[in-house]
Amino acid sequence: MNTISISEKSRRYFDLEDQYGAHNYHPLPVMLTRGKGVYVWDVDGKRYYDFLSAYSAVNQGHCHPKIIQTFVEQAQRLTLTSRAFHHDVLGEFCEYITQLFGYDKVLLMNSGAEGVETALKLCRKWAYQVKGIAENRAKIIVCENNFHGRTISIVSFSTDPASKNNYGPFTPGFEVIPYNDLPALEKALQDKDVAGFLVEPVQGEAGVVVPDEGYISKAFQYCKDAHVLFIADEIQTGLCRTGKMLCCDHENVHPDMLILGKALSGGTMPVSAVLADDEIMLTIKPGEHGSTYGGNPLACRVGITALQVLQDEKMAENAEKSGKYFREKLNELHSPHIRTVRGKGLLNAIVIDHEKGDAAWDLCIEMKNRGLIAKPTHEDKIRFAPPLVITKEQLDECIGIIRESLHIF
Ligand code: IF1
Repeated sequence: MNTISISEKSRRYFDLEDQYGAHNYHPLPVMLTRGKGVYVWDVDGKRYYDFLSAYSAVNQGHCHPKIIQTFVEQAQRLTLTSRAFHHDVLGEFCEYITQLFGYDKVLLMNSGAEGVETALKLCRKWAYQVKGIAENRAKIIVCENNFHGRTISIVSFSTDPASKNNYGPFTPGFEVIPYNDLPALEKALQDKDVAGFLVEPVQGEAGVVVPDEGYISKAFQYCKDAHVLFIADEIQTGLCRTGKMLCCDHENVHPDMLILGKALSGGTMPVSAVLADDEIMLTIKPGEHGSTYGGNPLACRVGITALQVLQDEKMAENAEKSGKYFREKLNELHSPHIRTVRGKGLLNAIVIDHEKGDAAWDLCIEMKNRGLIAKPTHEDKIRFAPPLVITKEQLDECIGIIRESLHIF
């Protein structure tokens, strides 16, 4: 029971990775080679339900046929021009995404971290050029246990030692306050040098921490009152994952800056976007920011289809409905080893209650053996975030796998 069995065939791939790849990850021992919808297959042909969805990058399901078709067609036509020249897809994607989310303009980058960096840069430009904060004094408020990526500036305001240890010296200009703490925000906003508040509407890496109802809308209002930009990192929570197109939609908040990534390409390539109105976006002038691949034709074409698919297939509605059902069923297991079930839409986590420190890891190994892969975070938590195309029947089967797997305790 609960043994890690690695086939002869996959052993080769594990060994290659271990010998030649940097050791910056500790993955579940499963060697995947193929994916379709909610499923992935390992090199031995065993099928699994994917309950991580590449950290919500494959909300639309693995290798969604429409997204892949778009990808292949555009890849055969034009993939990259750099922004030194114009290409005929950029304008179309910019129009599509800004109209969909209701902003004047968009700035396209690649990884989520680049999107966040871009928003931070825009916020500082706005601070000096619009708000009138004195040179080099702008401050941005962030939250404890945040996760916004891995660049030096972003880890500068991380509170997770694993993310920042020995990466100093760090970038100044950030102030950390507790998450889900309105009085702390109110107090921090009294400082006239504050330019922005960067927040995840649900904290992913922290273990799917859902703030109190009203937190996002009140935080937004406090920011308005203080003439401070409310910057939502929806890289993980956005694009239907939590049961609405954006997690901020649950509280009818329209952030001053919106950062998207991950599922913006349905898992085919890194595409990130920062959306804002002209007062903010036009503070950056030609030559002041960019990226070789940012806004490339392939990304733009795929981005349009990825967003269309989310809407056409009503993925927000399914995430909302299936998420409620899933949490209900998990609670009905009444397992003494599940301390908490929490989440929003199909972004969920359980907190394991067990004296064994690596109980969550052991449970993930057992679920893997039974055909469901999920990843522990912070020792005692397991994230459950399947692609948003999952059906009720499939969820029932998954609940069964989780129930049976709990028998290892
Ligand atoms: C890894 C976590 C998830 C993000 C938010 C920005 C980024 C992320 C809210 C940066 C990225 C990923 C990165 C991934 C682990 C993962 C993660 F556990 F670390 F927190 F999803 F929950 N903002 N999150 O969640 O985006 O630059 O990676 O494209 O392996 O580091 P990126």
